[in-house]
Amino acid sequence: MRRERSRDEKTPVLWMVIHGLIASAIGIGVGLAIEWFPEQASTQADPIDHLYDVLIWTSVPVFVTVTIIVLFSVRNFKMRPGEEQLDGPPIHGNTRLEVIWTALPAIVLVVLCSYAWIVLTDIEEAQANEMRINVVGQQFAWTFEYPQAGGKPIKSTQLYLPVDRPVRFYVKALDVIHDFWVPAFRMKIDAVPGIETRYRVTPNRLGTYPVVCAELCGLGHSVMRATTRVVTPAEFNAWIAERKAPVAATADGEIDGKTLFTEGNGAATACSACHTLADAGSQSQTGPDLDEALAGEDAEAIRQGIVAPDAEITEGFQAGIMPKNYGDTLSDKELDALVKYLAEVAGK
Ligand code: HEC
Ligand SMILES: [Cu+2]
Repeated sequence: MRRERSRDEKTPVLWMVIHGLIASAIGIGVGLAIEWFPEQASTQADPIDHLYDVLIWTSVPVFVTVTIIVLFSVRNFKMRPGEEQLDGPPIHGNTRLEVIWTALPAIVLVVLCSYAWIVLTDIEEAQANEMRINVVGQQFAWTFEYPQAGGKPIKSTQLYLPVDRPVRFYVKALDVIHDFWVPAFRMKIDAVPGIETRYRVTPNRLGTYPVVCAELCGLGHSVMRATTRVVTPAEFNAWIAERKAPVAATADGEIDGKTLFTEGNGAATACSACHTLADAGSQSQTGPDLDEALAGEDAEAIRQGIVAPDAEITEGFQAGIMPKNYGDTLSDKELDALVKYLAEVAGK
């Protein structure tokens, strides 16, 4: 049976357009007023935030249009009591309408994608005087390596950057997929085992900003954080010089426990990524403060804490965050040196 087309024969197009315009204006206003992102700290941040604003300008009207048509249809074409057995009017498609609703979104998409692509290639353009930094993600800490001409790279668990100097990050993961993200810089990329991903950033504001892992990577994902310090070039050079010193000071063949603590050894994540230890100058709070936790402990207890971290869980902390494989990733000699160092500076 055919449904009578009695009600609301005329589409109140004008009514829909006016309400659509009002709703879009409110939506765009709210969208632009909300502070979605932290303060901008790189030259890449502004074009990205601008891109986001343009997306708000285009996506809010699309959302409003779809919503208004849906609400209109629900109100005007809904089934009323007694109509349960009725069929809708037979429709054989509308070519003009279909062409319009296919072509319009396609055009909008192509334009927006082109714009986004232009922004991305623009902000990722190679810069003169670029500094290379290797970023290594490992459950659940970041390590930053600063290659040194003719020497071993300097490793750090905190990211130091000189202001206004272009940087290119080479990102790797040793175990599972992580994602290297400094929200204040806006740029972000997956760290994938087996491949090297890259991006460029030019920090342009002094300050301290969080480094975040943005890919769920296991139990300790939420604590997989580090700190970015954007400092003056002079401060940066002083920091590099200071980091070079302990390695040079070590006599040949002898392993320096403090360097192991602050830099790890390539396979073993540096302890300073997670632990506070006054002597090593680290202030991370993912794991217990070792100055407190190790006070009064002997070498044997410290060794147990390193190779079997889950045997005894420090109060207030969670099992499964500290890597369980230090017995493998540290050689016996390295472990001895580390235990000796910790026993000296924090233990009995
Ligand atoms: C990814 C973060 C992380 C890294 C890297 C890490 N730890 Fe831990 N560590 C923890 C957490 C969390 C705990 C507390 C839970 C537990 O006891 O397993 C802990 C506990 C400990 C303890 C036991 C403390 C106590 O109360 O007796 C010692 C000792 C220790 N870590 C030493 C180290 C050393 C040395 C290294 C480097 C070789 C290291 N940790 C690397 C997170 C980490
Ligand atoms: Cu991660």
